[in-house]
Amino acid sequence: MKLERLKITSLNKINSAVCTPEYGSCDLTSSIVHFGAGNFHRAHQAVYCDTLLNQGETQWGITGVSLRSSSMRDKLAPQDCLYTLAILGEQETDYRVIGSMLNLLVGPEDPEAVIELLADQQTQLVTTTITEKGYYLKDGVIDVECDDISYDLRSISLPKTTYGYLAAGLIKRSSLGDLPITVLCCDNMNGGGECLKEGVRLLLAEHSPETLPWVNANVAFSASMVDRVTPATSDTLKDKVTQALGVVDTAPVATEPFSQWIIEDRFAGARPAFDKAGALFVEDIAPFERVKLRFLNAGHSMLAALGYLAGDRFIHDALRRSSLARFTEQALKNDVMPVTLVPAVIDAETYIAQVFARFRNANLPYAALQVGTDSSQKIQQRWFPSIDAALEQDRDANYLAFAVAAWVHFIHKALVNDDLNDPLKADFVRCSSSGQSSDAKVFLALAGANKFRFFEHADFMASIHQYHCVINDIGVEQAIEQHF
Ligand code: CS2
Repeated sequence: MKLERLKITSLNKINSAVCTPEYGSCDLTSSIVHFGAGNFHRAHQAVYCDTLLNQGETQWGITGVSLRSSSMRDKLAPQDCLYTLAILGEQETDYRVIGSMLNLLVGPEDPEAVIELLADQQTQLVTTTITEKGYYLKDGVIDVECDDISYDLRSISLPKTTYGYLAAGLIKRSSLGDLPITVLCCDNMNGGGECLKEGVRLLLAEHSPETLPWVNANVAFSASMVDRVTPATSDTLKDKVTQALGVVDTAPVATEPFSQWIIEDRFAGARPAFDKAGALFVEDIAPFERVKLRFLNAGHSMLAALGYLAGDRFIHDALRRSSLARFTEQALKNDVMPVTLVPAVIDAETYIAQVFARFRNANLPYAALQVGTDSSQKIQQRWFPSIDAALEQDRDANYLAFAVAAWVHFIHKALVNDDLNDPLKADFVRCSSSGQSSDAKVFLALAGANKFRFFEHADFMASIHQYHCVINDIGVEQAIEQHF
């Protein structure tokens, strides 16, 4: 029998064990515009919105915007934007159909529609999960020379970047009067709200300086700490979900039971009651971002590099190697913990233990290469600040030096295997001299290390060099055994 596709009219055919939306989509309005409607957003923020809608709210539906490809829209549109969240615990799997995404636009197909939507008074909140590279940072500031930003600096009638859409949308919105709106960063980064503000101001200064005072008065730029491990969707997952539902879903998302969202309480206009769906509003978001990046994400990036070098496909495989597991845990405890200020509500040791338990979940395979994607943009937030802080306190940061050396090998190996997915791939190819340890400095500079003090620290750079040679000679596992 041919199964029906997941959509509003097939919701009543879904197996009763699966949770489905308790609201009807025609009762809803979309007050959120979200840039980057990929898997992470669909497993995280969209779920908080779905919870609010299940509680009877009607305003906080989402219109997603894809900035480049139409593939997500092509999959979701025939499903009325419905999709299944498969929550994979170590033992059990729960399925939940999410209905909070009401529409999905593809920017390049109709930029004007996106700009109109940002200006629409119904829109109260703009959120982003555009990944690190979507902010176009170089050495910590927006790279005005890269192609997309220089394009938007010339014209924002058909913007290329999120900054461009926001600037064009806000110019239009300002012409309608005082209409407050919040722009909230939901990416894994430090100071994402400030960064969005900078980008918007940069483009407005060029295209419409007269809009800047309106932005100061009407727009809040805010940030949040987001956390939920969410791998890419596999074909196995699609089959599993279709079997569990009894209808076909071509765009399910797999995730873990854990979810955390801590939001800077800085809003202009209406603020969704995300706290009623389990989020937490705080005055100061920076310490929470720091803990997440320097423990969880730092550990993830280490396991990705070390695991890939050891021949592991998934993060949980890397953790099955006792040397890699011990190394990563000690790296966080010895090199990161002593130099990282942790908010009073978090106990660092418990946090680290919980992170490792989550990473070990073999029911939710997470590819080392997925974490290794865009690593040049990630390690400058995840590792480098801890290295500088450690050296400043006269600590040796040997674990981090080793991790950096392993990352240089990771780039080389991924290049050779044609596995590297990184915005700087072409630069790595250009600068690489077939695996030489001299590449470490060059690769690190490309990844923004030259803006950190450790780059000029002779002893630390010598340790990287030494570890690079050892890994080269005896492989990553033995190198760890010998030196840690
Ligand atoms: C991962 C994150 O791919 C990566 O770089 O470290 O996506 C990680 O899974 C999430 O931040 C968890 O919240």
